[in-house]
Amino acid sequence: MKRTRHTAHLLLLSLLVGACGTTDSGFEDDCDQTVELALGQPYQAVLNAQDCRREADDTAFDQYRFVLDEELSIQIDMMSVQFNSFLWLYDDDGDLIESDDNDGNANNARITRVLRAGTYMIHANTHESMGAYTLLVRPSIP
Ligand SMILES: [Ca+2]
Ligand SMILES: [Ca+2]
Repeated sequence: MKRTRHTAHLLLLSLLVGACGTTDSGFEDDCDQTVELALGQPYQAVLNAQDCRREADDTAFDQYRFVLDEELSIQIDMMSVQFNSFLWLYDDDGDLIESDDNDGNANNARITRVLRAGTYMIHANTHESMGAYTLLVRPSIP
């Protein structure tokens, strides 16, 4: 049942992205790619011109998903020395929970929050310039 709902959600995302792609062609292929994150394991990636774009401001983002088996205080860090990072945290329905620009060191984005058990989505985003970054989701001390 849950899997079915999730598939429908992904399909909806694809449709939305597809609609976006009609006016912004060339980016839609990567938009529905979602990386599964494991808690406590840093993930190194790159934002570049091939990544999905936010409809609001045309900035690039990578999409991630993580699952919590129980309620937990977590900290999400998006760290880059090459660009000004920005984080978006969504629930399984695609509703925005929180976004952050500079709560980490320098211009790095950080979200610290208690989350219920469930599936969550992260958009690792940038103000404009791109490059390499590290994303880390880990338990934090509340
Ligand atoms: Ca990317
Ligand atoms: Ca920032």
